[in-house]
Amino acid sequence: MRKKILATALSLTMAATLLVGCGGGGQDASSDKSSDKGGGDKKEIVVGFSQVGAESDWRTANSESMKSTFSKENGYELIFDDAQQKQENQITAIRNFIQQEVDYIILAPVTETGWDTVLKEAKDADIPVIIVDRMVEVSDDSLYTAWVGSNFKLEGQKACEWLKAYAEAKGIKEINIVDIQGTIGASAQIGRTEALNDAVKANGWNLVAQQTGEFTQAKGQEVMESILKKGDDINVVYCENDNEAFGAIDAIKAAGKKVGPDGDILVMSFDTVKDGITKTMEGEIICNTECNPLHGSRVEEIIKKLEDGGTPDKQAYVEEGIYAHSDDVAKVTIDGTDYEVTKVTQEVIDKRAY
Ligand code: GZL
Repeated sequence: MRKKILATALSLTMAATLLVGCGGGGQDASSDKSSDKGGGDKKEIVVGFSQVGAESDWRTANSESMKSTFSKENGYELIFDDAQQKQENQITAIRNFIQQEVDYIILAPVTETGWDTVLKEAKDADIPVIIVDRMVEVSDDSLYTAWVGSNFKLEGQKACEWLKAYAEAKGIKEINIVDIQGTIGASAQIGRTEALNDAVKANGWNLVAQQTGEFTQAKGQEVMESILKKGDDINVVYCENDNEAFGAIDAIKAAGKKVGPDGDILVMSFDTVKDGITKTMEGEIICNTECNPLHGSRVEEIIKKLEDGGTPDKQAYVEEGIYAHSDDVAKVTIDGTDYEVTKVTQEVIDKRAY
């Protein structure tokens, strides 16, 4: 939108300059600026944001972060589209943004593949695309300008290293683990599942079941119920986000089993949203690996750099912690880097930004 206004202004200025250039003797291009009303009224930057959906507390926090950053007060016009977890809706939204000639397109991709065609259309329309949260797998990485998000495999590695150390500390000899996966094909699911599969092989754990809970509480509960009905011996459930953990906990309790350090099943999770970190303090979740949703300011930093004619980093990872109900494991080490484990207390919760 702003581009169109700028283009019109440029052509008018050029016309004016040409007139001046032709001996009109009037204002030159430079003094045209004095006619600029208000001494440089900044035009709003128009941002089209294609959001995955509203499947989880994490997504809600992420949307709130983006909306509070790209506000009118901050000089933006935000066009927000909720794709209800459907890629075809995201593709339609991006095409609409192109039609509307937005200044920037932000995409939180529901899954990694299937973006080349529509991102090529955005590139042909000369609209920069910023990818946020999950990653896209494209044939040509010039189809997006920058990406900011989490290292999902590292998140999974932290969680699995924690479980290994916790089992050793508590004398748990056998790990019979269920993986309630996220949305299949989403970077968060790919990374967290890969880390668990590697740890199962490396530590001789027994992977009892692996099924998607689609990052939702309802599906997480449904999947846990069906797995429990099979009667397999399970002592750990690895939920790939907090909302799945909430559902799994309900299913485990409904089956007459106890969760927690002194119960039948340890529930692990990712995201550390408010209710998730609170359940970690209470012990219903034994370990919760952070996945920070507050990407608004991080994406704005990219846009500001582009506005200033700079080149943002192609990829930027967010620093994230790991939280536990107890202090049995003080830290985990991944590829030579130590990650401190934080025991959750009310003070820890009160200090957190989401
Ligand atoms: C992770 C994000 C995932 C969260 C889920 O960055 O893509 O999607 O872990 C959310 O809660 O639904």
